[in-house]
Amino acid sequence: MKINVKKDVLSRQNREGARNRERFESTRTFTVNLMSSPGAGKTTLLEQTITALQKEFRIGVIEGDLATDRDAQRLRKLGVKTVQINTVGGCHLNAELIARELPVFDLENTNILFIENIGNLVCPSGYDLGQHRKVALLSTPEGNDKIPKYPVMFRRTDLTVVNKADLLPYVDFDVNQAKEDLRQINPEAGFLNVSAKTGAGMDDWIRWLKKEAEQCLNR
Ligand SMILES: Nc1nc2c(ncn2[C@@H]2O[C@H](COP(=O)(O)OP(=O)(O)O)[C@@H](O)[C@H]2O)c(=O)[nH]1
Ligand SMILES: [Mg+2]
Repeated sequence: MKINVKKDVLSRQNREGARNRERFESTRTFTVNLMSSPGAGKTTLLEQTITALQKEFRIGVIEGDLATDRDAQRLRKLGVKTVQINTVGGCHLNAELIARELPVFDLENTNILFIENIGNLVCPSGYDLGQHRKVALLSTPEGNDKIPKYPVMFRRTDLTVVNKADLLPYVDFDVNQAKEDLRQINPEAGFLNVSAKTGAGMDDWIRWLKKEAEQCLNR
């Protein structure tokens, strides 16, 4: 007899994801799953985002990494509740890992929870953490071909953010081509170009977050 283990594991993860989502809905906590290659700028974007939103919203962060708590240390400096998950080699977070950390947060008093996933464009795309929105970050030095080469990631996200706009004069990255590539595989998805370093485009990103949070929580 052939047993489809992969399907079973994924359906269990989907159940756990749905359970997390119910929890976030009941506490009115808008949750974002942020994914990218290593070094695209997830933690830097979060630092800038938290600085911009901190006065208005109570924010929590779950950091996922293979090893170390360096990213969590960076965010704790801003005074936000941050939990680090080390997957010890695991290439993605899953809903059970997230659920295990939720008691640490005072979710009733957390308006936005950011989850920084493990850095790669493959494994994280298949796992529902219970987030309201999935955001993929791509940086200009990574090259123009990443959206068509990793379609599963970009097809399943609500927004693609191209980061490191400040490096555009020095790298071969065609923003319009990237936008068109995304439109081909995911016409519903949003597309933004920012620099977490200089702050360019950050207003659009903050506006997107606020709008989506309102849409998700005021249904
Ligand atoms: N030039 C430039 N560098 C950036 C930008 N955002 C992040 N970086 C740099 O890219 C490197 C990786 O950033 P990090 O936020 O740790 O990426 P993560 O691995 O995706 O969390 C760091 O050296 C950052 O300073 C940006 O907008 N422009
Ligand atoms: Mg990081």
